Amino acid sequence: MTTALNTQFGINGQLAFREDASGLIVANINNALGSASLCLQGAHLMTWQPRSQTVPVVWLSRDAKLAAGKSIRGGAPVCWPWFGPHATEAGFPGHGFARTVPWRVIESGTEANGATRLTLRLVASDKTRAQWPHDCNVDLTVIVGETLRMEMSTENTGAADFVIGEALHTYLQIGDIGQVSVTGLEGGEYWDKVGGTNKRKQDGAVSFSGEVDRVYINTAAECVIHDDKLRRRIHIAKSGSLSTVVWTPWVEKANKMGDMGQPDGWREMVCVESSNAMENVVKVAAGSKHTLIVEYRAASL
Ligand code: TA6
Repeated sequence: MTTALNTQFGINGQLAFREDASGLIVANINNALGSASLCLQGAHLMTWQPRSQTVPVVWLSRDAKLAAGKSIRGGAPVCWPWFGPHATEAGFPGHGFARTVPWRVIESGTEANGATRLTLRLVASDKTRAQWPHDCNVDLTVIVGETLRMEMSTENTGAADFVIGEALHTYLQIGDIGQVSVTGLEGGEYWDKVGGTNKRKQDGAVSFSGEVDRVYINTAAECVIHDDKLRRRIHIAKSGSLSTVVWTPWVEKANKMGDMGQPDGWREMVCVESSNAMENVVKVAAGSKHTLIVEYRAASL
C-alpha cells in the first residue's frame, strides 16, 4: 500500500508514507522549514515542529495510540460534520465520524518557499452515509513549513443544502497551563460548558486555573497563546470560521480520560480550536463549497 503511495505522492527526502505497527498509514514530512506527521485515517495531523522551535508546536500525548476506527489523542483532530454530541442521535460519535474513518491522498507538492503540501479526501462509505447521507467532497490540505496552514473544505455536490458543524480541534504544546494566557477573545460571548451550558462574556485574556471548555461565538479573531515558560507566542489566524473553542480538561477530567500522558501531560497542552459550532454552524448550499482555513505560527520571545 505504501509503495504505491510513495510512487505517486512521495517527494524525495521531504514526504514519505509508512505503515505503522497499528496497520494505519502515516505520512512523514521533513523539509528545511519544519517537520510533521499525519495519519491518513482521519487526515489527522499528529505533530508539527518548525525548525525555529526546539519544542514541538502541536502536542501529541505520550499515551497517544493509533488504532483503526479510534481517534488519536492530540494533534489536530478533524471534527466534522458536527461538533460535540450529535444534535439528535446519542449513539453517533462525538465530534462526528471524520476523524476515525479512512481518507485518501489526492495531491502532494512543494510550495515556492519549500513548504510541503499534502491534500486528503474523506472516503465515504455505507457507514458514513448512514450518519451523513449527503453527496459531498471533504478535503483537508496541510502545508507544512515555518508555519502550519490547514484548509478544510466541504463541497456540496448534491441537490439539497445541508448544515455542518466542524472544528480543527488542535492541541498546542505549551510549557505549563498555569503560565499561559490566550488573547484575541476579549469581550466576546461564549458558551461555557463547565457545570452546564451557560452563555457568558469574556473579560480580558483567557487564563487557566481549572477546567475550561468554552465555545466562543461570532468571532473571526486571530488568537495568540502567550507562553511564559517556553518564552514563545503561538499565533492562530483563521478564515471561514466564526467559533473558537478553548479547552483544558484540568487534572480530574484528564485522569478520567487516561490518555493525556500520565501524570501531568495535560499541563503541557491547550486546545484552541478554529471551528463553526453552536449558532455558527454553516449552511453549505447545493453546488457550493465552504472552506475553513487556519494558520499557526510560533514566535520565540
Ligand atoms: O473541544 C473540547 C471538547 O468538546 C471537550 O468537551 C472534550 O470532550 C474534548 O472536546 C475532547 O473530546 P474527545 O472526543 O476528543 O475526547
